[in-house]
Amino acid sequence: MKQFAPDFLLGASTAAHQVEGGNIHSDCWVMENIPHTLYADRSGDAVDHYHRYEEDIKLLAGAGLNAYRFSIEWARIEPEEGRFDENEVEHYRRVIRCCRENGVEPMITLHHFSSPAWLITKGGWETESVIDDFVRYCRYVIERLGNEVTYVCTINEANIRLQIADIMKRYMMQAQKAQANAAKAGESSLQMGINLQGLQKQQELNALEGAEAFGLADPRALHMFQSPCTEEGDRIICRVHAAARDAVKAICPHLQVGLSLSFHDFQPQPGAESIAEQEWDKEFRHYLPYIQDDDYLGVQNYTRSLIGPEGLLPVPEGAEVTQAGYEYYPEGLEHVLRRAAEDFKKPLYVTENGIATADDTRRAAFIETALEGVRRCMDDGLPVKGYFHWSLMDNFEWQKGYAMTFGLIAVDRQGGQKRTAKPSLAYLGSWRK
Ligand code: GCO
Repeated sequence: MKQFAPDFLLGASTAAHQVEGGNIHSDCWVMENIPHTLYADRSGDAVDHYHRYEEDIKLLAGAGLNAYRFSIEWARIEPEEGRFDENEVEHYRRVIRCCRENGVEPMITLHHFSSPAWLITKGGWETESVIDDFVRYCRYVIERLGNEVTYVCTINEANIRLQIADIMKRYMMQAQKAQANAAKAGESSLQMGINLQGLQKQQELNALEGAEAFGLADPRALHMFQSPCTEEGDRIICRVHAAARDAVKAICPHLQVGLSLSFHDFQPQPGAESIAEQEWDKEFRHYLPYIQDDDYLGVQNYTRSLIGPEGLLPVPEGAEVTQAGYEYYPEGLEHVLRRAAEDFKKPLYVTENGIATADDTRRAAFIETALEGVRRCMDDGLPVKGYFHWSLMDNFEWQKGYAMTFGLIAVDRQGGQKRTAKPSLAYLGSWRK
């Protein structure tokens, strides 16, 4: 193991809605609490990080880590349009200062998937007004906290809406094909008790109830950040980022500002090279004009994606698979870092990389392989300046709820939210001099 120098940011990431608890003014909270919710669990108290952040940051620092990436929740800062809650700003000031007191460098994410409910009622992430609304929120936060931090991530996974749109398209095509086959051969041919009509009905009710909950007449006007986007919606996110970055740097020029993107290690089979290139353009290159003035790029990777002549291929037969259904493939991180560095010539931070598993020895092995790849990139001169493992603690994995465990720290939510550091936390810390 070739340890990282003291100035390398080595730590872990979380997201407000996934760990804090009680995010009652957010769009996710609304969608978790409609009758036909698609969420497996309600976030509820999450892992109570809102009240226990000091204990969690001390565990991170005590393991030898020196950086913590967390998000500031817009729905807490501005619970109603135009009404800002100073008390919540002071809460996040306490979190930032707790990092500093424990020798930990904070990286604040200004948007990590969840949004204020009022924004969705206004038209959400497909409406131009979101640009001014988000900039106003960023200005409010940075005017008050900007001098206490150095690293700001405007938007987590700015490309996820496009990726969701692609997944939904693939899913609908597969469902229609399955439905056609079932209709031909009768549902019993599916070898399991599945009611295709029921699945469709559930999704229709979910959309109708969601629209009603946000006061929208038409379910097609429900544009959360975690909804599939149009091309215009994707362009709006790019403009949101650029406007927020410029506003933030105008207030505090010292800040290092960027966004993070979800990167897939696309591996084309013979004949699929052009499809993989198209995917890479969609996932990364088309964002380049909007991030050239950024100070860094946040790189997030979890596995690889095999591409055949017909598109995405399933996980190879017999491959090790994680709780999230991803192939166990830590080598992907080095590959995406090298590809991103071909087009983006400024510092790179791994803002998320991790594994959902109940076997912590596999998490330590995953970290070892991933960090060996990061080291090779740095030894070859790539400007990789930090690695934030996803995640500091087991948390609310969005619609999958609490079933998946990504954390370096276990949390007993039924046992008083008790924290137990897993061996992988100390192992990650051992990579620092
Ligand atoms: C994401 C989000 C995280 C997820 C993590 C595991 O990239 O989807 O940043 O909120 O929990 O990636 O899926």
